Amino acid sequence: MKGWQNSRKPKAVVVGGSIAGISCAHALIEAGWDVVVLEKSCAPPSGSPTGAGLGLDPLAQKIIQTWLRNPQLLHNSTLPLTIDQNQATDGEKKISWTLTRDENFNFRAAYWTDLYSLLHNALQSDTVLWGHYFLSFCISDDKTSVTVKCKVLETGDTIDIVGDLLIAADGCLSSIRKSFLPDLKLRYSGYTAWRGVLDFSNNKHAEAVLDLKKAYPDLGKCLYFDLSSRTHSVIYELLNQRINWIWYINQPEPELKGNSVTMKVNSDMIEQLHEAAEKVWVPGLATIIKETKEPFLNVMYDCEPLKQIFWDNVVLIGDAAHPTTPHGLRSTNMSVLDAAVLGKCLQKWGVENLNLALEDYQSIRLPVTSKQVLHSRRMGCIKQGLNVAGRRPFDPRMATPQECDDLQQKNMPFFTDVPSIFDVTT
Ligand SMILES: Cc1cc2nc3c(=O)[nH]c(=O)nc-3n(C[C@H](O)[C@H](O)[C@H](O)COP(=O)(O)OP(=O)(O)OC[C@H]3O[C@@H](n4cnc5c(N)ncnc54)[C@H](O)[C@@H]3O)c2cc1C
Ligand SMILES: *[C@@H]1O[C@H](CO)[C@@H](O)[C@H](O)[C@H]1NC(C)=O
Ligand SMILES: CC(=O)N[C@H]1CO[C@H](CO)[C@@H](O)[C@@H]1O
Repeated sequence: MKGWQNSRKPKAVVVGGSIAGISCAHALIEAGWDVVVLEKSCAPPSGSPTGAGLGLDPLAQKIIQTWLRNPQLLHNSTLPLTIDQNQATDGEKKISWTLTRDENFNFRAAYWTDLYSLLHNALQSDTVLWGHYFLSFCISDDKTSVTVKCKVLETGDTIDIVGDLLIAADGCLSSIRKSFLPDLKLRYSGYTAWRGVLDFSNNKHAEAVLDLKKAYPDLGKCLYFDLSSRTHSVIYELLNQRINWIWYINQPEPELKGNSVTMKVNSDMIEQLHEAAEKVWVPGLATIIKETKEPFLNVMYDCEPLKQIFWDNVVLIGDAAHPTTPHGLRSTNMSVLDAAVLGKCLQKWGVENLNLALEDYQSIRLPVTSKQVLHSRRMGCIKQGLNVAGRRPFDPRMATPQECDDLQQKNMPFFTDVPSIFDVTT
């Protein structure tokens, strides 16, 4: 079983260099593999327009720290989220009141681009090949190697890269997944999400932020959910004087152009957003939404859990394996966990038992992510006042104590579960 250690290192080709892809690079390098990551973007994202805030759970924090040269860096680049609070807003009377408050929450808030940079900077600079657009792959007849074709965008050349394993980290619209499951369709959630980050490090927004902090006194350590009739928003602070907000709005499925779930927005749409914010939210929040430059609009999808997430020597991780809505604050957590578990399984079984390693990975991750995706879907439906089997549509103004308890993040299945493969001392 240890034979390969004396011969060449096994090699993985990862398609997609976002959070899942670079997490995978860390986990597999730690497991003794060579890794090359193909990413179609031409350069590392810096203050990317689609990046905003995300929440990291304790286990994801711990895993990421093991990948960084200096574990303190993660702590220093994030803010605590020690409180999970749900509150109701009456948009007419402009008042809010608390529905639930969990003070034992233990997440941290990161800016997407900051987390990305930490992970990327801790890799060797030649691990990610920027401007490499994945085209197709071909598994060898004996199923021990895979040849990946990609286009080098700068030169227009098409090149082949050969590896023992192909890892699809190419996101919720994964083209690698499509080659195995051509009929799989994403499910539109019933709502879109406006998102934005207000940077108040210059003094321009001082007054707005002061007002905001009167209405939301625990910003800086609290994850606030504001629920109104058939809509909700999320608000929390990020390091370096930034406020992250998200507002979910029920609407028919919009038509998307191109291969992205982020929509182009125009000034009319932004004006309508501002008017609606005045009507629905307390003034503190409406002002923050209005003062945010370039808010963006994501169309929310998820997908029925897949029956399998590997085929021969091709494996899915991150959003490619389980497109999800974000209500459980799980999509980054799931990507980091997928990568870490895959690394451990490959280390345990070795490349000569690749099939057993991938079986192991699938049996650890698939039941967990499937439940978490469905839970997140249900949370989204409840908070948006949509129909959920077996209960009346949720209305924050008439919520029962049980309904309020159901809103808490800690109800996520496997909330504090640590897969036992992390116990194996290696
Ligand atoms: C720029 C960006 C900003 C984000 N900001 C946030 C945020 O603020 N908050 C939050 O909660 N989540 C955010 N997300 C989503 C979050 O990172 C993911 O939901 C989660 O981490 C899972 O990521 P993933 O790596 O599986 O998929 P994704 O993040 O979707 O990454 C897929 C990657 O694959 C690449 N790719 C796709 N097709 C090809 C191809 N043919 N060839 C080469 N490369 C290809 C894409 O360019 C992309 O980098 C963001 C994602 C991106 C890409
Ligand atoms: C993190 O912050 C602490 C406290 O401010 C500081 O002492 C430490 O040097 C920082 N570490 C890194 C790696 O930046
Ligand atoms: C602390 C915590 O909630 N971590 C969870 C992150 O998600 C994975 C599954 O995707 C859980 O197993 C962890 O318990």
